[in-house]
Amino acid sequence: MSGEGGTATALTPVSATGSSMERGDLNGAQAINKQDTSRWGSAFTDNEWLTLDYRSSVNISRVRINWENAHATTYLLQRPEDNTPWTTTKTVGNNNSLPTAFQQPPPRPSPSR
Ligand SMILES: [Ca+2]
Repeated sequence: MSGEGGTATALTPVSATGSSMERGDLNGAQAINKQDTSRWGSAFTDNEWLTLDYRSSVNISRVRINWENAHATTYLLQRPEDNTPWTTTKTVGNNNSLPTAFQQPPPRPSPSR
């Protein structure tokens, strides 16, 4: 999540949690520590996930993922809505690109309750 165009502000998640770890040193926090020499590595199974926690509502206009060679080819980008299941904002299939970047429309404002 970087601003290659020079106008975007890179958002820094407060924490990152993975659904599993390949090894103890490949935990979710390694994905957001701004060091390209470390990474999150899941178990070698499908349906693994990485959750990024910003501790507050943020507008995300662009997503960039720097994949390791053993990357996912099919995956979803999802975001939470207040008190509802997560919503899929992007479905990717046949990915062979390292890195992968997306332009994301701003998320809808939360409905008033
Ligand atoms: Ca890293």
